[in-house]
Amino acid sequence: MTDIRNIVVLTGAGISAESGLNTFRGPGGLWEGHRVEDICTPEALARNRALVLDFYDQRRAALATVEPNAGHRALARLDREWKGGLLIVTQNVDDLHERAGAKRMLHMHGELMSAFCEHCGHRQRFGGAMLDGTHCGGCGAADTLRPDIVFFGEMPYEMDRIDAALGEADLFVSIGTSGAVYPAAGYVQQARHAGIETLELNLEPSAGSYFFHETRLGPASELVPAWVEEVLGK
Ligand code: BV8
Repeated sequence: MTDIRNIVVLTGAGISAESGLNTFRGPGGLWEGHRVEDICTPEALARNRALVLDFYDQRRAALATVEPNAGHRALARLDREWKGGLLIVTQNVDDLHERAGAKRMLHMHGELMSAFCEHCGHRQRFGGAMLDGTHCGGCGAADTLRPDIVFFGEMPYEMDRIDAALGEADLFVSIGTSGAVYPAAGYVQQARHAGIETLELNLEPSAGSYFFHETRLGPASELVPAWVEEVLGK
């Protein structure tokens, strides 16, 4: 690898799989049994609020039963020890990167542990069992809080910050994502057009593998610590 100063890392559900959280498109994936259209859209929330809130309540509850794995811990080590620029962009709505100690990161698709009020826009941390009936900390309403999750058709968060980081990057690393959902899936092409070195660490080839300079296949708990050791040794 050439001289690397600034790194952007994109993570997906695959980095949390070995912690015991389902991925979306694998066997028994989150969206089997639940059609995407039934869950992850503003229309679904309006049409069947109880179903959508229950889906996210269940996933939030699962967080309390799992721990970060070696992949999350390796990225947190990189965050502590890497002297150059670093931004971890996660598509995941779990809090495992933070619990492993990552700081230089953002959730482009929102967080299970956050909610916002559709009436007044107030955003609040929420770790409870059921969102429905919880009063908004802003306007006090009891049935207007929704999961702070980016649904299909909604604008992902912090796009400008992500684009700025990609504009400064020398290395783009994608970990544990199928490359199925845009605009995240397009970042590798953006990186290639900008002449940035690109590396994919994934259990199996993804929809974006064609665009990476290098793809390493295997579990994140093995590939990520090995890569972090390698890049810190540069
Ligand atoms: C938007 C939160 C307007 C919810 C999610 C072109 C440009 C822009 C938009 C679009 C476009 N074309 C189509 C669209 C619309 C749409 C889209 O992409 N549709 C797809 C289906 C074609 N996109 C949107 O609606 C987005 N917003 O477009 O706004 C706009 C317009 C222009 C520019 C900007 C914006 C919003 C999409 C966000 C939806 N919300 N998540 C929740 O979590 O419940 S999406 C969700 O699925 C994830 O967040 C992630 O983004 C996506 C993919 O999931 P992955 O994380 O990749 O997980 P998956 O199961 O698929 O794969 C797991 C991978 O891990 C596998 O490859 C597997 O091999 C690997 N793996 C498994 N185990 C391991 C492992 N790897 C390593 N180790 C292991 N142990």
